[in-house]
Amino acid sequence: MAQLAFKNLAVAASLSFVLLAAGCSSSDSKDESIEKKLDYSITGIEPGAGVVKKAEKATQEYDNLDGWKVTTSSSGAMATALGEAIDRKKPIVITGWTPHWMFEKYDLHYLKDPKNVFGESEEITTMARKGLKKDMPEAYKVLDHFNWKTEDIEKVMLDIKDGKSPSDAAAAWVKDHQAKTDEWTKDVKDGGGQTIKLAYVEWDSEIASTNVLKKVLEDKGYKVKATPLDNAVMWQAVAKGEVDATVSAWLPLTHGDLYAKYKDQLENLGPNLKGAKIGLVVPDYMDIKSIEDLKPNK
Ligand code: PBE
Repeated sequence: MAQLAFKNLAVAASLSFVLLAAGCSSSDSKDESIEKKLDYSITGIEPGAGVVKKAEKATQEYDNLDGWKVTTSSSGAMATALGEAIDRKKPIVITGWTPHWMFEKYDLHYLKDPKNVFGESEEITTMARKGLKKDMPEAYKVLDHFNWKTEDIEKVMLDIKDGKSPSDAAAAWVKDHQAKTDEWTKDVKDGGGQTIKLAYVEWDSEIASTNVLKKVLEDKGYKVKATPLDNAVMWQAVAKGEVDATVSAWLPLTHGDLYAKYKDQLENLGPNLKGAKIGLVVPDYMDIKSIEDLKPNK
């Protein structure tokens, strides 16, 4: 009996050692369900962002996301949460987008989206108020010509991430890419101190693009007022002519609802960057490939 008790104790002790060992690494591995660790939440950004709205739509369209929620805060808070999760190798699902410095800094992937809620490929598009072409034809030309590539915007975003001010990062990029910016300002007359008003949202990509365009217009003799707004307010401000333009419109899907609402009241100058993307993003150490791999809260 005593021997048996001793044996049981030994088994219990070795078992608890195994459990303890497993427990130690549980935050780094898959033995506790990802969903529970995440509290069934997707780390979102600003409530007005298209990618947040699509993530909410995904929680409705994917049966396995039943009971999941999208928490909203800001792009900065999301980036901090992502960085902290990665430092501790914890699971996290974020609303992500490309272009973004996070793909340079961390090993991340988009979750496959078989229901195509987030679309395939987006274009960042320039929108102007009606009448801008007539009122400010020279500045309009710059807006119309403005276009660049993912590696361009990412360079500016990374510089800002690494501590440069947005205006310094923009100035450095402009200095290094004179040939490109010369194309945007080709045959454009000096602005003579005229003011042009741009609106944007404080997303990392839009901070970069707006600051670069601001610098180019300033070098061309314009005074540029760049105002950060909430997404819906930004679209409305261009539609109502309260600002002159934005380079922060994501189409066809991300801001598709806002474009449908305002398209008759503004002018679409076309894409300034192709090959953008939105979706749910996870660190590579999370062993999941698809939105369908997330488990229901049931
Ligand atoms: N974003 C960046 C925006 C568009 C630009 C993807 C965060 C959005 O979701 O509305």
